[in-house]
Amino acid sequence: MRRRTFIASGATAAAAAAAGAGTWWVLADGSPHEASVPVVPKVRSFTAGDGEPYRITAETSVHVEGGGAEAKRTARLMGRALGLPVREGGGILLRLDPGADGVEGDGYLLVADARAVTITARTGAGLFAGTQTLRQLLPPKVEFGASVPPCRIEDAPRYPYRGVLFDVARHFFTVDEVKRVIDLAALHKLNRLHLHLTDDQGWRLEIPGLPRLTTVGAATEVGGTPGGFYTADDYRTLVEYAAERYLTVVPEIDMPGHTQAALVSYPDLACPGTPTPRPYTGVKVGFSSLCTDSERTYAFVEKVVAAVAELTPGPYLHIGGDEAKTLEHEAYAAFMRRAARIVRDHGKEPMAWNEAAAVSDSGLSVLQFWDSRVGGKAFVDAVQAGAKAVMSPADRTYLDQKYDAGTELGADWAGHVTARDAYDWDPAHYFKGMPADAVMGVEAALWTETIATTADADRMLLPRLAAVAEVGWADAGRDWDAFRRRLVAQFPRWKAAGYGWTELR
Ligand code: TNX
Repeated sequence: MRRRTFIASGATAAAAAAAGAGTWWVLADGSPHEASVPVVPKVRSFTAGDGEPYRITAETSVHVEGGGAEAKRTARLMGRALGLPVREGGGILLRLDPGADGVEGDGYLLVADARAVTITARTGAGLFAGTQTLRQLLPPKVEFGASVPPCRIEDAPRYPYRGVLFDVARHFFTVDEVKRVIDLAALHKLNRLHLHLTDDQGWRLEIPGLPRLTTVGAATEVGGTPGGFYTADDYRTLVEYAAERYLTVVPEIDMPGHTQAALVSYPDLACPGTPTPRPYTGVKVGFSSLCTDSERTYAFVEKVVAAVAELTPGPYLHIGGDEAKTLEHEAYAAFMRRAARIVRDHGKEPMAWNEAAAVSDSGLSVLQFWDSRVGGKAFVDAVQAGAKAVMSPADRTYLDQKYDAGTELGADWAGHVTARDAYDWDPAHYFKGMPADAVMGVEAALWTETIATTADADRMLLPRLAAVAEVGWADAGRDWDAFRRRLVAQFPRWKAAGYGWTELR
């Protein structure tokens, strides 16, 4: 195949010339790198074609073939992102065809030549993923003359669960602020938004019949600033906005610990004889618990789970289960079994943090790993016995951890998490002895004890969110230098979209 030179976003013709013959992709810093098609997460295969690139002109538009309203919606979203109209006949073709050849699962096929760019997928999620790739093949601001190199891209995700956790409890973030995180996640082909909706410092979701959760429990956040909450309509808005971008919302109601805001709202959820619950705006963990042997607690759990299940179309409901440090194991285990049962009775799949792996007959078939100190062995045992694993090891995916000693925000209890740490690991081999098909996916977690604004969030999310996204999407086999080049090529795109980030050091 004849090799050609193409210029990625931000590169100059001079840089391309300097890179010389034999290079078909040159990055913004002028470095030639064949393996560095500037798409994050990495595509499964990229084959350069012959001939001329596809050029954006005044005639270019997005055209939909098959797939009805769903494909049209994706076309509109992409059209908006690229500044191109959606209409018959126009150059960029989206094909949603459940029987399409050469496409795997939620993957897509993107073929570009001088005449057209065609994205073909079997599912709406696959089509959407293809449009995110096309965005990244074009400059951040698409102008006439911008081009897509002639190529064939075959791509599909490694794992079905690729998430980001956003802690809206420690600091409250508005609907629009959460939408910004959804946009960023969607650009990187993540497909789960885990909303950590409740914690000691605040309760963030309106629940019918439990008004004090929001009149009282939502009023606080870390640091003593006013909190906030989502009405049922706000939550529906987020679910829908996420769904249009192929993210499923995974709501978390953290129980039986991390519940001070609930206890302050309804003090009789605490065990008799314990001190009157006071609003908490610090950052300690592990001091609060619902009273596990009171029927009032289960009536409360029932009401909350019913409401959340009703509002949530996705299959999962996360019940937390972390750091219930005031409880004896048996009390904790009894609570988790009952809470998991209640979730199932409401038609949802219960998820919990890895502490729950130590509970026998828990009824929990999805466990989220975060920290070996609270039970790595029990976790591996549970997974070997058939539970599915979502991997968010704190030393790789906790985006509230400092990058290095110079990072202003964040914590460091899990050590420093550099962009390379977030990238250079394999979920299937984090533990020895994990069955090959046990890992359902990965999740990055943005805890917000130290993060109060979107500017703070951006600096902690980026670039590490992109690294975790690649771990979840791309096949095993990491090449940090190649990733670094692809990553740097995203910075102008993030900037154009109004996001901040932390420079690589
Ligand atoms: C541990 S992760 C927690 C969170 C904190 C986080 C801070 C987990 C299940 N529990 O409550 O926000 O560390 O890094």
